[in-house]
Amino acid sequence: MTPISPPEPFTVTTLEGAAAGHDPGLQPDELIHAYRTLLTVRAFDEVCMKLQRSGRIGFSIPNRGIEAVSVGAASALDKSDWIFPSYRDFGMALYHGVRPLEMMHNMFGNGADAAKGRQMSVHFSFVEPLHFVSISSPIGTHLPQAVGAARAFQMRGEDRVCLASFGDGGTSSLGFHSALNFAGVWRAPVIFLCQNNGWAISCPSAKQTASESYAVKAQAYGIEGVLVEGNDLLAVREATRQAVERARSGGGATLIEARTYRMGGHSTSDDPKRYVPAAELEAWECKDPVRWFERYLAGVELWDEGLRERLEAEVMAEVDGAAKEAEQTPAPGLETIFSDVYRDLPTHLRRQGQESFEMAQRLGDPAAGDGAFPL
Ligand SMILES: Cc1ncc(C[n+]2csc(CCOP(=O)(O)OP(=O)(O)O)c2C)c(N)n1
Ligand SMILES: [Mg+2]
Repeated sequence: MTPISPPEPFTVTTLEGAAAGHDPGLQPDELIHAYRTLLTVRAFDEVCMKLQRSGRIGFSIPNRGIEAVSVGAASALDKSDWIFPSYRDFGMALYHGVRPLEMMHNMFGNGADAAKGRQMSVHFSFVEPLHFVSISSPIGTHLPQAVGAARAFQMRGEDRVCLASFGDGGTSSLGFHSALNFAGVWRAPVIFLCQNNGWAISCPSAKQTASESYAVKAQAYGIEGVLVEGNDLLAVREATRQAVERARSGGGATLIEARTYRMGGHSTSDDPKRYVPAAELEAWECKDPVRWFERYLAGVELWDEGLRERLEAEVMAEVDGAAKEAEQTPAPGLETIFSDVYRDLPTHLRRQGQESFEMAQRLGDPAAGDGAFPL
């Protein structure tokens, strides 16, 4: 069988930034907000790398290279929609108004963290100002959950859609198959966003699938499939906007494959130099999504070097300040080990809790467990 060559990804702007006749559907201040969000993701990455390398946080997941996928997709959603993100998607939360400080609380797992330190770092969850469901470590498990939520919205007649984001590696999970299958059967209002960044840790995309693309897999499930240039922010926005419109109007699910490239390690625990071909990395460098969007903004007279310098300084100060504040914020109280699971704490856990508070007090923490019971 001769392999079919994959189609060219859908684009809106040329690499030089020209978008002849395209209406982005965003006002100038919204375009600048999207740009500022890209820069904030970059600043967050940079600060987290330093925090991790200096031993102040345990772990971080860099986004360099894929920022336009998260920000472009998020810009096509309403705050009332639900996001089931992957761990490389916090640009979506930032776009919808989550502050770097709330994210830094998670990175330090402190008492102000939404998950009170119970999650891994970079595994954010937010209920305000958007529905950003807790990032799940086991790959692909959030995809059926997104379909279930979308099905519930559909049955209740609510005008909401779910966007589930995952990587190229995520397409090999059982969750991917179940989710796309039932999304097709139910015509559920869900958008699957496959962030094809070339790698699943050190496994290249070529070893992940024999299909001509990831987008083509949609056909087998009876849903729409779209291949889009992931570094062209406005193309990702447009593809997502059309998928959202389809979902809201009863047209069912879409699988979007956003083709991009991971320009750093998988995480702070990884050394990509051991397996990423230098030439491949270099070839993608000229498609840097932030520079690409800058060229578009310059073309519509919204950008110059001065704007970049001003915004970079502004977001760096905010992220840096957030890191300092989160580091100073006290750790979660001992009682949080026992809270938020049971409405009425079982007797054996109550006993264990009491013993742990007494031990902590004996070891010199007089406040341990203060006022903990009833939780
Ligand atoms: C079920 C499961 N298997 C394996 C892992 C280990 N693991 C963590 S990230 C990852 C790679 C995922 O790659 P991809 O979906 O392409 O996402 P990317 O990291 O490129 O954003 C793997 C295999 C896991 N977390 N869960
Ligand atoms: Mg990947």
